[in-house]
Amino acid sequence: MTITITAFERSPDRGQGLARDMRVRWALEEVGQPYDVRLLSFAEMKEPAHRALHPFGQIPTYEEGDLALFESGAIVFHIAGRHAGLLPDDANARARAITWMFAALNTMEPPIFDRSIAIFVERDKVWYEERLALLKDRIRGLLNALSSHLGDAEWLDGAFSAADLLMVTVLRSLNGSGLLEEYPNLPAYIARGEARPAYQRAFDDQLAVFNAASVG
Ligand code: GTB
Repeated sequence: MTITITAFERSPDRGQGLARDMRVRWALEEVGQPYDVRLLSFAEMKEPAHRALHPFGQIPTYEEGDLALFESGAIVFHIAGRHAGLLPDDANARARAITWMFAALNTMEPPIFDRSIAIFVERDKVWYEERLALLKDRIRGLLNALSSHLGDAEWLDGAFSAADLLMVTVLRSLNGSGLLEEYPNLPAYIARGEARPAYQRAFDDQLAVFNAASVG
């Protein structure tokens, strides 16, 4: 059955792979599932046809036969449940990997995303510098804990899993912030994720969309 996902027609990240279709592309590449991509403008995302798939009018979505999903974490979890390679078979190891999936999205991502929003849309506020400093402190606390957990390990809990896929995509939003470099095992962890052939195929595909939109 054909899988179709949605992505930005012209991503504001200029092809850096920070939009959340990247997680879904990467997961599909890891499990070797071909997929089609429907590109959407910001206006198209808010139209009824897309809202029928995504109540909040965002990307990414995932369609497979009569199944339609939204939320990148739920989509990655669905892919990991349907195909081998993204979650361990052992029940306890699988539960731990799922725990780390939630940790990436529920614990790490909120202040990291808030920092991005602050930089993009709150720069002109009188309280901007104070808010940014508070967010950075919160992020440092989380990075410190993550770095301690990871130690010298390659991945969060044994073999590479959907948890690492989500965690790496969350951490990449801090590129250029200087925060990651305070914990040297974290840039190395991100680099291991980015070195995976599946990551590279996903990255190249979403970059090609941006490049095509730029010449078009
Ligand atoms: N919780 C949802 C999920 O994980 O799927 C959040 C989905 C979401 O935020 N989608 C964004 C969107 O559709 C794109 S990814 N925005 C359009 C809108 O809301 O109208 C978030 C994103 C956007 C841009 C950058 N960037 O430029 O770096 C990074 C991440």
